[in-house]
Amino acid sequence: MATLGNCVAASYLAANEKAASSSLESVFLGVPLRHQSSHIVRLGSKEIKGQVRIISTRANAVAAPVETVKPIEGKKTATKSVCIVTGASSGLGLATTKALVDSGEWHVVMACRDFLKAEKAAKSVGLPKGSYTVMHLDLASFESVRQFVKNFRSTGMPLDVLVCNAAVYFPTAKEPTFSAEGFELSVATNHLGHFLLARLLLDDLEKSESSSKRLIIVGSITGNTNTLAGNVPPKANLGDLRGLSGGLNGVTTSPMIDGGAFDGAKAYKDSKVCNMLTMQEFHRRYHEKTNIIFSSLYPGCIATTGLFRSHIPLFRALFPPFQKYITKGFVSEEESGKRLAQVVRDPSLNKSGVYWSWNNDSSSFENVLSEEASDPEKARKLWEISEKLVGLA
Ligand code: LMG
Ligand code: NDP
Ligand code: PMR
Repeated sequence: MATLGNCVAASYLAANEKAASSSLESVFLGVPLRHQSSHIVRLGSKEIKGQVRIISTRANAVAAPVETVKPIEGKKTATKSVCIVTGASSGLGLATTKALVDSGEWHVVMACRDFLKAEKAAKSVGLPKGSYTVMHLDLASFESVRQFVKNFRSTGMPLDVLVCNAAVYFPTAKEPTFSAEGFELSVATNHLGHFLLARLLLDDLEKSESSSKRLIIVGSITGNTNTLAGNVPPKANLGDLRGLSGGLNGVTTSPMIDGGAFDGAKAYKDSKVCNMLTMQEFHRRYHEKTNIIFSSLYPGCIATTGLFRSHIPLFRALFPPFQKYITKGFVSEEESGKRLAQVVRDPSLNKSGVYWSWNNDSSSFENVLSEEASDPEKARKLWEISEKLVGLA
């Protein structure tokens, strides 16, 4: 029954190289490791063999995992912090994973919709075995988000930081496409899927023993109309959220949050406004109560990533030099990954409710959001409508 799309393969490797290479009965963060002589990921009836030793679990998006891994009390041998990064299979997410793993202090759960792509990406940047775990997550399906949370919990790993990074952008689409539950796909993926994920994992974050537990939602300059970039048409505008209230289904209601005609570029920018409003609403509702640090950021213009994959070839060719030499807003994937990794782990970026940005010399600063992206009334309304749409209220 399980297919490539809904297969969940959770892998655990030894927390440090020594354990990975010598012990056959090691424990990672309280999770017993069953080492196999080869890497076997079950995809339906297929088995793919590789070189990495992992524990394989199989589940589809609706059923519980066939095999789960239970933590052993009192056998905690590793001290690495754990960070989930959504969309870690390319661009900013992959570069952040690399920066965190390179620090030697972090184990990254790469929450990705394409398991094999994520494994290949991890290898392509040289992540050592045992430093990461790939787990299936399709943000465009609430069922998959819920299954991911179950699978993550079944590993017994603690959660110290959650990074909501994944996104899609459809600048040339003439017609909307829809998520599993029938919501316009960019807002569904970038905002609603992350909203549900973050709400469900809040308990797990709260339980973390870290004194610096964080929830980060990636925002962008293009959602902020107080900047030049945010004034390039079409501009973000959530209006009175009438389309969102109606369910963004394109049938009984508009697929756009403000109720207007479909525009893929605007839908993306609107979704980024939602991301930045959601971070602030989390801060208002939960910071004092939970001590979790809530942050958003604009990492710089990473003009080479997969985000622009569906843009016209001319745009893809001209956009990087335009950003590099004209706007000077360009950053490399590597640099952007270091910036997001700072928001994950830098002790000085520990203020909650902040939208971080960087100067050209790469020093961070607390940026000012546009009027709409900092409107508390809109944030509250967005929160309430979103929790109904994802089935939490
Ligand atoms: C939309 O077009 C499409 O309609 C939509 O379908 C989607 O594809 C979307 O984002 C993707 O693009 C948008 C774009 C199309 O239109 C424009 O850019 C029109 C130009 C309007 C310029 C507006 C400037 C805003 C100024 C507002 C000022 C307000 C002040 C605010 C105050 C703030 C104070 C802090 O355009 C394009 O697709 C063009 C392609 C651009 C790609 C870049 C490559 C260009 C390289 C060539 C160099 C050109 C030099 C331009 C330099 C401009 C410098 C100012
Ligand atoms: P990429 O396209 O390189 O990365 C996006 C990631 O999201 C990919 O790993 C992709 O998976 C994943 N993803 C997409 N849909 C889903 C889904 N349904 N479920 C799970 N994962 C999914 O883009 P970037 O690295 O540029 O974007 C990362 C973040 O940075 C986004 O939030 C974006 O808004 C933000 N950002 C980017 C800027 C830029 O200039 N590039 C500027 C400002 C902000 P897959 O690999 O399978 O496609
Ligand atoms: Mg934009 C300081 C100027 C600046 C910066 C930092 C960005 C970032 N852009 C700037 C200016 C301009 N851009 C200008 C003057 C133009 C008109 C020529 C322009 C155009 C433009 C387009 C067509 N820019 C774009 C697009 C896209 O399709 C990208 C987009 O809007 O994706 C939603 C984009 C971006 N410009 C940026 C950044 C960071 C993006 C991409 C992604 C994002 O916000 O996540």
